[in-house]
Amino acid sequence: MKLTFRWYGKDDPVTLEKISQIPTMTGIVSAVYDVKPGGVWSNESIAEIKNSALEHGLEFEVVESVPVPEDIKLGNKNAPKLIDNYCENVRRLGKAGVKCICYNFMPVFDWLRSELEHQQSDGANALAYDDKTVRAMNPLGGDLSLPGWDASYTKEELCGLLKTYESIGEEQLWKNLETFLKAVIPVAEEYGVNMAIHPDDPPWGLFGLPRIITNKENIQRFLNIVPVKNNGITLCTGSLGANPENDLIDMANTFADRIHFLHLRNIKYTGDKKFEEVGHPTPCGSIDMYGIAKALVDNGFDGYVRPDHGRMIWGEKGRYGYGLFDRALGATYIAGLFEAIEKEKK
Ligand code: DNO
Repeated sequence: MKLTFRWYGKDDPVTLEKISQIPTMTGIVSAVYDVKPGGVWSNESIAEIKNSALEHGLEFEVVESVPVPEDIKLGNKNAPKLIDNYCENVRRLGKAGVKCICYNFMPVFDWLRSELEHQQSDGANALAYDDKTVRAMNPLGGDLSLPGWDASYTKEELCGLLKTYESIGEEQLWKNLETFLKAVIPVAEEYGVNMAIHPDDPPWGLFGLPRIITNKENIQRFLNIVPVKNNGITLCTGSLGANPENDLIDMANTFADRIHFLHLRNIKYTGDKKFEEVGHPTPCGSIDMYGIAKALVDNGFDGYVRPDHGRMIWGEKGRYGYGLFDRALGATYIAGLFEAIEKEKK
């Protein structure tokens, strides 16, 4: 496996120098952040990320995310042009040496939490989710204080989008995903890029919006749409793991050759559809990190791994989920876990 770390660009307080000082770190996971979803990234911007990383001895082989604009998910008249643009980004990134692109197909919202600074008994704070709190909110009423929502929508845009999605059920979303994959995956194959869809977080529908990358059956359906290696997934343990019915070890065993990117993160169940994020090691939460890593290694996994969200510890303030300290602890834990498992296997 190759250990990587998310970097939010020049304004990220977690600098490339800090990232490069984490033991066994091989590269960054990043993106061009100043182009709106649907736009084409300039070769200069891509080269700038790559060169900045190289100056710190880091590779830039993983992009997270090339966002999929809503028009593609809605399959409307703008979709064909935007899919062309998406393909052009895949080409440019492939030419620049990017080997894996993480993206998601979640309508309107990306990850969603009910609390950003949930206090824990040891003085740390972390992201938390309580379905009751989330469902009590009316997204059309304007009380949009929930974190994780794309702040770039105006209230009017958001209302419009939610209305438009009322006519798009799960099956229509599957069709629009199919159109997208059938155009993008051949380009990814040609340019040596593995596409890795990120599961929906949390893995269930919200506010009447369909969510489809949620469980084993649906992931199998997804992989069958274009049954080639380049059409793969990001196994995000915290996202899929939010539903205790998802057997992550089984998924790791079943899908290993199509898992190109692993997001390792632990969560602790605190009720029905209620959880909080915790430290990465297995004993801290409800997810068997060792079991998942072992299943992947046993099946020959050699993809990219990154520590996902960390808690805020040691007084750190920063981007929610993306401070330095706890993610760095997670990184060294992951390195140790894989070293042991990989050596045992030999
Ligand atoms: C959250 C991340 C997600 C992820 C996207 C991928 O921290 O795991 O925002 O980057 O869903 O497209």
